[in-house]
Amino acid sequence: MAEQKISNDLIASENDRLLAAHESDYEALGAHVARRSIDIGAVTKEVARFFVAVPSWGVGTGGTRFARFPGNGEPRGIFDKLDDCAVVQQLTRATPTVSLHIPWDKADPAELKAHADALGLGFDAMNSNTFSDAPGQTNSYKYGSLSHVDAATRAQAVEHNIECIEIGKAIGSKALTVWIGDGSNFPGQTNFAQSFERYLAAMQDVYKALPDDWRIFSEHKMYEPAFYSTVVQDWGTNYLIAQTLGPKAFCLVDLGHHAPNTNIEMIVSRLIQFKKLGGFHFNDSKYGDDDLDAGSIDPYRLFLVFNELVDADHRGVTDFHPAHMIDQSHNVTDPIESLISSANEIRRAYAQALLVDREALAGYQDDNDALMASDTLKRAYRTDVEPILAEARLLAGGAIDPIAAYRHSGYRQFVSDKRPASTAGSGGIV
Ligand SMILES: [Mn+2]
Repeated sequence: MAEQKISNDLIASENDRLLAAHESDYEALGAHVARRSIDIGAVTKEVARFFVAVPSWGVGTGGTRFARFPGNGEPRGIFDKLDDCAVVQQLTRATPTVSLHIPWDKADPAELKAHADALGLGFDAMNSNTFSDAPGQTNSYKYGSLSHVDAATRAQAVEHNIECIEIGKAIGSKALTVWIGDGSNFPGQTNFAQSFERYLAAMQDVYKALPDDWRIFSEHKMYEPAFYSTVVQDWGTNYLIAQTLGPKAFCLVDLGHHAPNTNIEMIVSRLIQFKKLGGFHFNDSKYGDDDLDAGSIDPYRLFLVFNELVDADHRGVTDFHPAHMIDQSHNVTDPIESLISSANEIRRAYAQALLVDREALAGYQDDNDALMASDTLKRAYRTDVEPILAEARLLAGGAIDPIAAYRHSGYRQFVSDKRPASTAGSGGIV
């Protein structure tokens, strides 16, 4: 039995208060979707099996280039972060794993594993950091890491990634995500071809250290911290990387790492078709890599991404198991509340995508009936699936209304009393 950060009695009494209304809503929605020949129980079961990893860095307050305004009870280190992640999981039952960032979360692997085990948590993909300098590090990443002009700096970055794999092996992770800040701020500053050649060679060295049952995810991003060019700028370059490295290499799609208005769901479709979709960093954005909460700005786009994932399942695409991770910076909210809300929004998009009448959609596509094809998607998207999400949480021991339960639990006050006020801390934007 996992250690409970929120009392089960509190969750039970919260659920008791809401149960009658929930059951009534669930029954009504069940009748509604039954008229579309959909079994609500089957959809609920699928949703309950869908999980998304919480980023360790997401439970601390994030920041911008201008400032960071810490909240109360900020986690002091990785063990506090795991405690906060356990709260998100306990209430949502959608986030059983945590994605670590090294060196921010560096600790004795045996202690990491023991602490996570006690909380009933596991570990998702490891994340390396060669976009900032760790204290005492020999070579600086100011001018790049895996693509740096200096061989010793590249070797140091390769070593760091291999260390992440070693830590991950000890705690049960099965993947490494590599995002680099390498790039340039001026035309002419770097040679595009040579820097990409150096990057590929360095990544091949990391790839060689990858265990057989691991995957490596490369993550593209069109700008920032380099503002003229980045070495891994878009999904095309990312695909070339995955193809060059080999069968254990896949592309990671961070929803915020594209030009505004990019058709991300189409990129997802392409990567699925050519077997190179590794997974996601879910978040939302308005202008750039805003790292806003999933589904907070453009929930329809999130739905369209999930529509591609469900379509792939429906078509029986083989060897298809993308990793789902959240990557957000919570600047003005309680990070635990943002993560609870985001996990629910991600499941919401999945549930809506499960409601799409795929036979009807295929028929409209064959008939070139654009209006009805669009309406078929909209019909699923317009369905209020909240009762399905609540039922999935309830059946797994979570809360019908997880934000309300969290607020009533007093957890933030409890940890604020124990954890000293934070004045600074690592950034939350990657
Ligand atoms: Mn990311």
